[in-house]
Amino acid sequence: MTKTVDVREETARILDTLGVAHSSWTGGDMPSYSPVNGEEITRLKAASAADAGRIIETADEAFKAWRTVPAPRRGELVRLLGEELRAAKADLGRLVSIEVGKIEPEGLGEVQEMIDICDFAVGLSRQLYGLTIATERPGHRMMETWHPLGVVGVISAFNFPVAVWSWNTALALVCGNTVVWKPSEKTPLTALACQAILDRAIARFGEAPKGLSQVLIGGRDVGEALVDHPKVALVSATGSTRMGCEVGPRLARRFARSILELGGNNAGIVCPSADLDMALRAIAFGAMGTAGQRCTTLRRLFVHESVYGDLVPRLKKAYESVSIGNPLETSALVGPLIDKGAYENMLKALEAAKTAGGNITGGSRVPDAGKETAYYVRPALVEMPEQTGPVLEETFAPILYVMKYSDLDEAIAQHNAVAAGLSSSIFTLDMREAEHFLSAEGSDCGITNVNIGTSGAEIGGAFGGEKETGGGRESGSDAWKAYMRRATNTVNYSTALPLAQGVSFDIE
Ligand code: UN1
Repeated sequence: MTKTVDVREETARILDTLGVAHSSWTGGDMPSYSPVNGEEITRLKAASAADAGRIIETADEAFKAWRTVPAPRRGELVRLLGEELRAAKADLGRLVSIEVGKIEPEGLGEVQEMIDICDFAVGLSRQLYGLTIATERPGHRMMETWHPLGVVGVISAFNFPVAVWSWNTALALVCGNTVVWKPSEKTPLTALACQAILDRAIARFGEAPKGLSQVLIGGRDVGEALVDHPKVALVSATGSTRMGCEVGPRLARRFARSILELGGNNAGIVCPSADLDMALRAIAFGAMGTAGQRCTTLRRLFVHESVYGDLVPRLKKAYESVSIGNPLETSALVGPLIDKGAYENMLKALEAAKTAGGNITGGSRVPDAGKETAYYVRPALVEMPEQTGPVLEETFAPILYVMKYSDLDEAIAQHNAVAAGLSSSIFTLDMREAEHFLSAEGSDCGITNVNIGTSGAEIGGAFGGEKETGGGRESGSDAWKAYMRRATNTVNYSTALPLAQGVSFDIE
């Protein structure tokens, strides 16, 4: 018998250990719930749009000082943040499990992503390089410098409640920016915990302007204030395409920058030569992991007709036997859905799939895994005759639509025939097929993998996708450039004034 964990007590213990002031998470009227049991944990004080305005002003003041601190010194703050996160890993990971319902290894994995991006950003703080470019004029030098941008607004979703903040904040801070963060209304407590952890790093850092990175717990009005405030130079928003359709145009209207990381309807292709044991494991994690609530979750699978009869029955068996349970009390592989709304959306999609001729394995609620108020479901595998109806949309739940194919180009065409373009995989040992999938004629996604699943990207690569996924890139590679202002400098050290393009303009 495992012992019963009191979610409220456990939350209080963790928040206390992480140094989150009691007054910041109690005494308000904004409820916070745990999907583990579906019960209310606490009621917090929500910020108003006016509070948001004040906080943004403070962030702007802080920016004016922070931008003059040498970048490697700014990196030192992020190094300390990484240290604090290492010390807090077990507690913060468990708080992620409480607030999102992730299983323990995934809660810890999310915190590890935060540590990794801190390490990346520390190195980056000494590598904010610009180019030196050949000029056409004698006695001139042309170069690029990268400058801090301003206040960065971060809007994050419930499913990665802490990692997404860290991708943005670690980069923003070394780039000389300040941050104002509006976390999902479903995950305010992990946000407060991150703020407390960062505040500890700032205290150790010593002199830092007040308001380097602040959190705004609140609703839609607070998010709107962040999007519309003229002093917010960039908003990095993660969430649904519907949210992006509102946020993107509003930012564009005032010529602010945006990094949009929106929906995904990610697919994999299993080719005749695939290592099926490997594919099976990758598909299981990609489709069922995190209860299907990653933006990188595998949602569509195209299996070649020659291996369909081998792979799909094995997959179905995995769906029937995967362990589902309370992430705080069991070592189950699948935790709960975030809330009732998510469950209802899943039911709706399954109903539509059935109408479209789908054959469903799994998909039912698992009542004995938790309380009545919690939504534990068996992941669903749906064999579809073709890619129609709900298959074309992202449902944020563990549903994998499986379809048979005979021609790879046709499968790639189907693969690309959805609105989103985040992540994709091919399973093959044939290098021609693999390279074709990665080529200009292949997958149209921002992340294209061979022999690994669609989810679980490393922080070192740029993260994001095309089409309705929004086009933004966060995290590694040169994603930092979106957080800085580029200046092209031309210096004339000659005694003449030759004009570019051979133009003459002699005033005598
Ligand atoms: C998300 O679901 O919003 O690639 C982010 C992954 C994780 C990040 C997911 N590293 O699955």
